[in-house]
Amino acid sequence: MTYKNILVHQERELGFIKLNRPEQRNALNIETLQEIEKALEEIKANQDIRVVVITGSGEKSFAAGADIKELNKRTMIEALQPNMTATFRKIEEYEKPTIAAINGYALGGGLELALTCDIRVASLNAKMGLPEVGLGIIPGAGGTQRLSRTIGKGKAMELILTGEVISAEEAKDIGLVSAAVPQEELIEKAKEYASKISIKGPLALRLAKTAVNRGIDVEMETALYLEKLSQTILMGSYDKQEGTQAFLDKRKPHFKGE
Ligand code: CO8
Repeated sequence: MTYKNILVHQERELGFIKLNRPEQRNALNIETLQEIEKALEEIKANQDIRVVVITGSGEKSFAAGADIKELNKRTMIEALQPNMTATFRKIEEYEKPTIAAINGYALGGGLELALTCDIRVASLNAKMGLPEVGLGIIPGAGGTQRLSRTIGKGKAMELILTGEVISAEEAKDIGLVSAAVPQEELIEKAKEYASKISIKGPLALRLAKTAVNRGIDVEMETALYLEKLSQTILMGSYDKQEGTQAFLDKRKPHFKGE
């Protein structure tokens, strides 16, 4: 499939979605969000792809947020319609693990997009922040919730209220990204994480994501039960039998995701 605002390609077990509006600093307009959703569907159907990397084209920007030209025209009623929030939820709930490779500015909706990914790595020139209050709106595509769940309420509140933009190194210090590396090593770093993940049991990865993402929003008793049910499903899976048997046979497992 060809797209106008993104580039999609596959490298062995890795699927890449690259935001490709560099002249607009990869700002996320509605069309781009729709294309991301289509690409996710395309990649879901491809059994060979085990991990998805989302990144931006060029060396300046991952995504400079929602398209402010569109926001400027958006009405109250339009804001009620399924929008960026819905697309981002699909990424967060995606059945394959996702990695954001933040190659430059990740501002507003751009950072909110990165926050929906399971792992974030950044280039040293990257700058991250939620500057929405400066535009008279809030980080309304999950930012108020996902940033506080990722780095804790205190620091999230500081970044949201001041709109301060931080460096990749500071983002690493506060646990917003897992690694900060020179731009030319960024994709390699993302691939490093992906290659560790892609040899693991796909069904286990999927249920681990669900247990973490759903468990964090409910009280401990329910969260632990959700974890237990996930494990119960896995106990009946081919992958569990294969994974444990491979260990006992001293060989590599061949998982099927079932
Ligand atoms: N939207 C639209 N166009 C943009 C955006 C954007 N977010 N960011 C940059 N552009 C455009 C500029 O307008 C400019 O266009 P033109 O060449 O036609 O004048 C072009 O990209 C290049 O921009 P700059 O000249 O400013 O490039 P710099 O490299 O000097 O600066 C920055 C890059 C720092 C990224 C700067 O462009 C900037 O500050 N951009 C805006 C960042 C921002 O405020 N983002 C938050 C947007 S609001 C948001 O994301 C809300 C999300 C939640 C909404 C939920 C709705 C459902």
